[in-house]
Amino acid sequence: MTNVEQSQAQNSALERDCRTLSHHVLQQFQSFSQEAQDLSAIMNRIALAAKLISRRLSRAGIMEGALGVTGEENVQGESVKKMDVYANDVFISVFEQSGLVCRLASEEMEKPYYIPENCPIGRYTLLYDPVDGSSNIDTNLNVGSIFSICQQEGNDVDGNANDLLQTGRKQVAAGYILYGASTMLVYSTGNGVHSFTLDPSLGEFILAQENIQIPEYGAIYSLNEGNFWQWEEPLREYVRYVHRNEGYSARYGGALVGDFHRILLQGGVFLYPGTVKKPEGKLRLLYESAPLAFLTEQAGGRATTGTQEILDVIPDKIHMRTPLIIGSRENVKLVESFMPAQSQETAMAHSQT
Ligand code: AHM
Ligand code: MG
Repeated sequence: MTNVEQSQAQNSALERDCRTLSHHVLQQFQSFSQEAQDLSAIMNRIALAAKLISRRLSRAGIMEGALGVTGEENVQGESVKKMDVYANDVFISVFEQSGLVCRLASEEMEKPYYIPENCPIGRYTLLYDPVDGSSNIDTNLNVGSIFSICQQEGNDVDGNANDLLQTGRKQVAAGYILYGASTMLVYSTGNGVHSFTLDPSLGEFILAQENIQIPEYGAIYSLNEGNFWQWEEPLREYVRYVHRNEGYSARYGGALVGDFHRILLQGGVFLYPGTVKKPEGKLRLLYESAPLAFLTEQAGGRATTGTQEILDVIPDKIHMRTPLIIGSRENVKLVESFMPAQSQETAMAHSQT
């Protein structure tokens, strides 16, 4: 390398935007208000959990006791993987002494975990799916973690966390971590969607892309077509349509975070619809669909159950499930055009906003 090339390389290294996650969150608020500091600290803790989970996943194949199932079932009746338990505990331990949250609610716990009285108690609740797409773990494929942050409302005196049963519009922040070829964290505090890549040599999440906008339309449709026989006719018609027309491409990885991330960046639609026997579908509202819907709306896209915007759904229980159709506005609208009249009215109303 000549001297000139060397100095050019050094300059470009210095010019690289090395904004870290916690710095970025503070910048979003343009103030050092209590809220800005709390959310920056919360995001820092989530980043720590992400690093711990990412480290274990990257070595899982050569570690004792990291892969496989525990032999137990969770509250949803699904078999629990050892990584689910590890990741669930990681989030609890990084937040327990933080003074930032009062409760944590997750896919793996029937009831929320309340911060014990001998620990500092904060005013936020973290809702999370510790390992989303757990069926991918044992084959070394991408998985994710999803999180949503709400402020506690009222005193929760009966310990039932009923104040969590509110629409997704009340989230103060949401995001996910994608454990893929690299580990990425994507978040929003209601002011755009921003992504960060973990630089393992620094141990820091570094800004990758600011203000991500989902394309208006994309070629990808992403759903488990093995469920075709169980769907209602309108959805089958939609799938027949994309099969018979040029310009569509199927991508389905079996892990929502990865499938969603592709659509966020490249456009398209992800669907996990209900079936005739299970009209509510599979995905959980509070810690899967609602946080991703929050990001999607922030990025200019849409998320609906087919009859209602995901962010308007009021849950009746913490582990409530909803059908999910999420992605680029044009693609979601196309899916809705196959649905019965009531949904089409919703589609019309939202395409005009
Ligand atoms: P999980 O959180 O228990 O892993 O379940 C959610 C996952 C999503 O990541 C994914 O989109 C979906 O379940 C895949 O389900 P299926 O195997 O029915 O296609
Ligand atoms: Mg999940």
